[in-house]
Amino acid sequence: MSKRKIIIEPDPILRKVSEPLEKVDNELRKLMDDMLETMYSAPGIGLAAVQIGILKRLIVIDISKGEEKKKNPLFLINPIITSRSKDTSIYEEGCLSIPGHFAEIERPAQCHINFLDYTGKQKQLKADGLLSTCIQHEIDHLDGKLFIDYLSKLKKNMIIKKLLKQKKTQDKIVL
Ligand code: GNR
Ligand code: NI
Repeated sequence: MSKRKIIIEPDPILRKVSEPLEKVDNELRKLMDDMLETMYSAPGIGLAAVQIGILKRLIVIDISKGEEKKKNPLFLINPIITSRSKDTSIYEEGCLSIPGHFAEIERPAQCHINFLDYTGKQKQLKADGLLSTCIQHEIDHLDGKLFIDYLSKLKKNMIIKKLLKQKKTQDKIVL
């Protein structure tokens, strides 16, 4: 397994729509293992492939506040939301592609999804709580959407401006 570099906003890659996968093979499983390692080391509770620059509809999630033994990774390939609840919940969200910024976001409290698992088997999942929020956050990534898109233009622009400034000083350090 190897750790990959996470792409930070603003970057046009994060705005692209990811493509469905055609088959689940060992090469894909290797990529999912890399995503999991990258997510754990960040650390984060979810990661979409686009965040490491791969435009495929692929997500890893682990909301178990993980001591080694209790790890509970979830691999979602070509996930589709089949229903969303009318009732909503609010969580403070963060994103590994938007480091250092957090905001309360309102989303459907429950969702049902269809997806292929690590072995390529078709599965269904009913999610609520943090898992439901995380799944929706990750599927947004697959459609080129970020949590800051739900904020006012003013708040969103402030965050993007700060991230851009950090990128520029980071570039100077590298030079
Ligand atoms: O690590 C993460 N935490 C988080 C908290 C609340 C709602 C969503 C998330 S996902 C985020 C990791 C990430 O950026 N996934 O795309
Ligand atoms: Ni994210």
